[in-house]
Order: sequence, then structure tokens, then C-alpha cells
Amino acid sequence: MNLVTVAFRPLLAALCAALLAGSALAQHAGHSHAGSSATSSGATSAGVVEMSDGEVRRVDKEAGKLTLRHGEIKNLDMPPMTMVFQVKEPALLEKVKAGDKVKFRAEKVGSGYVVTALEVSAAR
Ligand SMILES: [Cu+2]
Repeated sequence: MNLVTVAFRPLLAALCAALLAGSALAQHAGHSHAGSSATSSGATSAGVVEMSDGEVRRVDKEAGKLTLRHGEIKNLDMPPMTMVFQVKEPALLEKVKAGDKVKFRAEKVGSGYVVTALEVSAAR
């Protein structure tokens, strides 16, 4: 019996050390995970508005309309096409001209689509 205890003592010590190291690692991992998840949730809750890509085909300031050849508009579930948008504010049309590549935000209002935000990503 005595012999067995002596033989197992180093093994137990090693096992104990491994457990301690393991729990220390787990604690560290848990801590860093909590930190990173807090950071990522902070980034997503910043409320980033999703913009769509487009190219200006025509600007009609009198009618307050904008013809865009646009890429996929995810928030409207719309495939790429060329179409006419109303603009929320006439001032948005002052920023662009035909040929400009733009990033824009469109919303469905009633039966039409309205550009609520617009910025030039590459002027012609
Ligand atoms: Cu469209």
C-alpha cells in the first residue's frame, strides 16, 4: 500500500498541476471571451445604416427624382436594376450628377421608393 502511494504521488502532483493550469486557462479564456463579446455587441448596436451601391443615371431636380442604376438593395429585398427614386430632401440632388457612383439608402414609402441618404463614393 505504502509503495503504491509513493508511486502515485508524483503522478497526483502532475495531475494537480495540470488541473490548476487548466482552470487558470479556462478562467483566462472566459475572461477574454466576455471582453470580446462585449466589444462586438457594442459594434453591432451602434446602429450602422446599411447603404446600397448605385450609379446616377439622371438627376431631375424639378421633380425631385433620381434615376439610379443600383446594385442589390438588401433592406428592400430588391435585385439590381435601373429605376427612378423620389428623394426625401431636394438638397440630396445637389450633391450628385449623372455618372457619379453613389452609396445610398432607400426606403419604401407608400407605393414608391424614396432615397433618404445619399453620398458620392466616386465622382465622375
Ligand atoms: Cu430597384
